[in-house]
Amino acid sequence: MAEKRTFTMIKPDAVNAGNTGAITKMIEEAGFKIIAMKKTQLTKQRAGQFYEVHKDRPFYNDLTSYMSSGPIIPMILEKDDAVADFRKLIGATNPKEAAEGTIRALFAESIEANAIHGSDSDENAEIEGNFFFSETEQF
Ligand code: 3AN
Repeated sequence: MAEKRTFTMIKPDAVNAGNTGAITKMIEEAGFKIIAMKKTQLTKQRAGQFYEVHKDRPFYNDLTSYMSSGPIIPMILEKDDAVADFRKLIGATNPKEAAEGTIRALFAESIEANAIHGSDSDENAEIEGNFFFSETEQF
């Protein structure tokens, strides 16, 4: 089952810009089923936990400040090859390098405020989904 699911969150820049509906529509039109979804906001400390793998990177402090600066929309998604197909749908981390038509090419403001997150492996998808959703909703 895990290989059919991925985790995403729409980031504060896209939520604040009013792009939640447009992004969710693209996700559904690409064939992903929304298994769980909510609107929430991270504290700086919880953003730090979520991005713990990046704690030694120079952008960690700015990233966790940014990710706790406004509301986010976390979701668990289902589709065959969910992780890989979703990474294709969102495009490269830096929107300047994101392929035409991808979510980041259309909606991201910068490499930090890049509209949306997508898990990079089945293992991380499960960890990240369980970070936001309770037992009855999760993987
Ligand atoms: P992705 O989200 O494409 O998997 P990661 O996991 O390498 O990218 O980075 C996590 C997040 O950290 C990115 N979504 C982005 O917001 C931020 N980030 C990554 N690289 C940089 C950078 N060089 N400068 C600022 N922020 C960055």
